[in-house]
Amino acid sequence: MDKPAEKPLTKNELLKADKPDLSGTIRETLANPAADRFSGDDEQFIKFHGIYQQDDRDKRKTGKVFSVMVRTRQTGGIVPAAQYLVYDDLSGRFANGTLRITSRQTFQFHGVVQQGVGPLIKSINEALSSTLATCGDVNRNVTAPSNPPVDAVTQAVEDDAFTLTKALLPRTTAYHSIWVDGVQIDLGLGDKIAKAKAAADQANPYLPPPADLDDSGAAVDNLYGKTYLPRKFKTGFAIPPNNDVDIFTNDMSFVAVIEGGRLVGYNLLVGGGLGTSHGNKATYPRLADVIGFLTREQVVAVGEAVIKIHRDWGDRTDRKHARIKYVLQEKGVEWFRAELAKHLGAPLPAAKAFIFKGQGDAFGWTKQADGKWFLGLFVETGRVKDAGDYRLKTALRVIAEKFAPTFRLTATQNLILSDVKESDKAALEQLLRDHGCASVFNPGLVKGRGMACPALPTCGLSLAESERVFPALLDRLEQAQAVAGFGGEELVVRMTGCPNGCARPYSAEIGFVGRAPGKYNVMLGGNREGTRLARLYRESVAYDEIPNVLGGLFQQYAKERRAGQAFGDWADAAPIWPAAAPLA
Ligand code: SRM
Ligand code: SF4
Repeated sequence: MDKPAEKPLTKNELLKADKPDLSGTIRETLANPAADRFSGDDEQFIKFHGIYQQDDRDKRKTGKVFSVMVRTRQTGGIVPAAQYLVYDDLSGRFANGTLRITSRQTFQFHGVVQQGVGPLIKSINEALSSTLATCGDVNRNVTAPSNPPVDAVTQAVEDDAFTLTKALLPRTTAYHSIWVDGVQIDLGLGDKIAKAKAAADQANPYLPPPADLDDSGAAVDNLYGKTYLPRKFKTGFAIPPNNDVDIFTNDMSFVAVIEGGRLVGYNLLVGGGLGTSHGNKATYPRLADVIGFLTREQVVAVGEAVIKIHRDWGDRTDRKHARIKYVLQEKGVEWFRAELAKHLGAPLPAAKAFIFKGQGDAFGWTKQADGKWFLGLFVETGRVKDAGDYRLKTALRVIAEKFAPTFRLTATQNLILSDVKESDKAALEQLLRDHGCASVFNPGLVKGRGMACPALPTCGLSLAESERVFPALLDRLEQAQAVAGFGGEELVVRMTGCPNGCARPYSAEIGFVGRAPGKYNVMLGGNREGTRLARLYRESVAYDEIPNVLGGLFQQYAKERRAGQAFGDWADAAPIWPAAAPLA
């Protein structure tokens, strides 16, 4: 089979080839006190450093107000309390005062002022995290089950997720020379940083391995080469039967196989991805294929091999067609298995049977195997903030200072506080109540499962509102649900401001995808297990009309459903569909 044809390479490919260390002119811009933004080619290079150039879209009418978004790396969503305290401090000094939990278990700082980017990223690194490769054509944050490990098996999965994270980091040294060695500002965070280091009791887990050397002794990156991947790449780990990380939507994933109480290895899944473009039929959401079984010892070799297949076979002539899902779709699973076998020296054995029974986070208190407790908290649209009487951000700061729990960001944009002593439970809970946060304990099975992407005003690609209108929409859907007679029952509802799919609306029971200001495509028929895609039910529905459109369906569902049948399963099978229901 031929490699992608001789169409011209995209501009991004030429940029990477020209500056394989990804430095662009970032140093020069940082050194220029008059610069209010990164511009030109640097807008692409900074993504590899975890930064997006943005402007406040609410203010465009009166002129552009520039800032950047910065994304951290937190494998499995793990954030030690001392590291959280550094983030809390930085978000107030340099960003918009909030921290945003993302759908891939990281934190985003929004509204970061130009002069704050350097000190912010340096401090994140000093607090033993990183922003390297959290965006760009590389492997992004590695997701993993967010519940704290309860036994040796779950601990082993967490360990493997960290090992693979490190192995798949790009070897460029420019990142550290620009942001860590190159930034000379002392923020007076010495004590906080020292605590973060002491608490972690280890080196930064996100330090890339040393560069490889070619025959002449020059530094090279044998994994990514000079031009990295054709497009972004996402990796996840899951432990069945809980699909809390929406594993089939990743480019590559590892599904734990447990036999006799032991982690014997993983099933490999490749080729998931959700991004689409309205009106471009060549783009579509896709769930991953099951490729085969591997042992724990093979995780890094297999991960690197899959990355190399994307590197060598992904389409570098069209960024809309460059994800590995298109390689899988067009060349087929058998081709992929054979290609993987070439890299590994032998084919992977057949995958073992597995089943997912649900997704979503557990709210409230749960006892850990070691006798300590974890607390699942609902964070509306993932936004950690203070707003009026609701002072979640302050409460979490006090909790981190007083009780030092491990913070665990979930892939549904919620938060788990783990390793809490029995004797601290009541005081910690009271602290949240005293800060007006009673709503975090029991959001119910609609709000607690819901997700919305940031969209306006920060996202440059959004076509419609999402995060800012989602809570009110969910209130109205909950009312419609109650009127139909199934109030309080689980519903997985997700919304995005454009078809890129950042809050994964295509794998929800109900998804809303922004088309234009105030207009959404309504997607239905995904399932709670995250193993089936939703389909387009109605196009361009006005925001205010959505409760009416769904209210009628809710009534029909309540009458027709079989015992225990979920809304998404009913919708998928019911005769409600327009004649041809495409995927997006
Ligand atoms: Fe995303 C681009 C936010 C998860 C598919 N995503 C963006 C940008 C950076 C907009 C941009 O390129 O200018 C958004 C920044 C908005 C802002 O103001 O913060 C953005 N994506 C997010 C987050 C924060 C959404 C959230 O609600 O939490 C998530 C950050 C994850 C992280 O921590 O790494 C986020 N993005 C996703 C997911 C879900 C996932 O990975 O589980 C997807 C769908 C899965 C997939 O990748 O296919 C996703 N984002 C995209 C795409 C479409 C990619 C494609 O294949 O076409 C874009 C646009 C692009 O890359 O050109 C995009
Ligand atoms: Fe922006 Fe679209 Fe992603 Fe929402 S789905 S954050 S609007 S790119």
